[in-house]
Amino acid sequence: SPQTAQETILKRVPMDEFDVPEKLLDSIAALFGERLTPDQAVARILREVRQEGDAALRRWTQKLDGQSPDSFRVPEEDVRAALQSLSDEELNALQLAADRIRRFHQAQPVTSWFTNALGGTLGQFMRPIRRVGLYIPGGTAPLPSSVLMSAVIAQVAGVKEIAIVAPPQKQTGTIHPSILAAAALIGITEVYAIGGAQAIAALAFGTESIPRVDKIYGPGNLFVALAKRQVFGTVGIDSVAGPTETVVIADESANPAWVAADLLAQAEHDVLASAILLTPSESLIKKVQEEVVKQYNVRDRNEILEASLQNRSGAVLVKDLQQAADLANQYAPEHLCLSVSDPWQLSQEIYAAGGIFMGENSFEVLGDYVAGPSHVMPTGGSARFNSPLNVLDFVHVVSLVALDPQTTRQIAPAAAIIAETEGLDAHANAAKVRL
Ligand code: HSO
Ligand code: ZN
Repeated sequence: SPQTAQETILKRVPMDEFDVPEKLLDSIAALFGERLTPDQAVARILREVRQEGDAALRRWTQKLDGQSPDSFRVPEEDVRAALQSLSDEELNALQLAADRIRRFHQAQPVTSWFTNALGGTLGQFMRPIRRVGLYIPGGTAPLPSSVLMSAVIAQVAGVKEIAIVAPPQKQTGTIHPSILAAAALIGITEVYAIGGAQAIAALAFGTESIPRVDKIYGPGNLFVALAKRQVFGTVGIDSVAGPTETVVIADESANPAWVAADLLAQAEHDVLASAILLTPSESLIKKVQEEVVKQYNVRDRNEILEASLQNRSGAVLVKDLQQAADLANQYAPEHLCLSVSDPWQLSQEIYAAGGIFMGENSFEVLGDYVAGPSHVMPTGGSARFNSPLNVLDFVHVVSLVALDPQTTRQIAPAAAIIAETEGLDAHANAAKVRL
């Protein structure tokens, strides 16, 4: 409905203020023996894993995933063997995706730099982060594409150690083979079957069987998001990911069946996914609504679609494309699709979106899988200040100071003076003994 869509845009609710369903609170109470908020429950899991390591991991994996594995590490042979679970067609498609993601990120400029303008040499080394942990969600669908969309970029950045964690599936007790296959395809074999807040705890603090990492990446459910936020500082995190969002700005030139297909595509991710159409054309709204109903009737994931279309989706009639752009900037959606006759012109007005998808050749599902940029993009309004996952997320700057003697003599007195102003006598002395 237009109201739902408008409200979704205008009253953006921060993720941590989403109503926590009563059902979830009840199940937390049952598991933890007392009524806790999700944040408190997560804090408890983090503390126990920190103190007890693997024993706590086992306990929580048993309680939350119903599994009691001998070891969390998936044997390397099993990771490689998973390649056989995919058809040649599937392998080729994943290979094409991996190649394009790699080539796109290899083109991203990430260079150390130096200047001689300040006396001697000053600069910034760009250094890859040594060891990273990538969380791949289990959820309602296993997403091998998410492996490629983070791990390939880490490889391009030169990260030495890449560990993947993913929840064990209820039925098999191990990770979905398509996720293992995607890892094997790009040569990654350090994989652990562990999920939820306990997986984030293991990556952040390390346990007997899972060495800790320097930075944690990847989306996950509410518990994963809260856990990442709580371990931030102990380790780096990429971002706190929420449900997926798509805004389509369309005019009369748009194909209603395609607009509907794009909206439904992202709406099927999650009951809290948001799919919004902004258009100045009343007739387009009607046609897209008809198409949504028609296509909904032949889709698979109807329960999720119905919920997400009702919760946070709809079509809004705008005055003109400028107003559509203004609303889009205000909402700062993860994905913004411009199904208009001149997308380049409209793109000039956009400053807050994870990714802009220009016209019908660049529909969003291509971005989800094969275009090249990562599909891990800022959600929850964080596209106002955050970026899609990219090579810079896997490197950090190390400053370099290599002054020449003349410059040293010239600037040391100022250092001594500032040190004295700060009352730091030993600092002042370290400068003065040089002079
Ligand atoms: N649209 C999702 C990414 C994805 N779609 C993975 C399918 N698989 C979040 O941007
Ligand atoms: Zn998607």
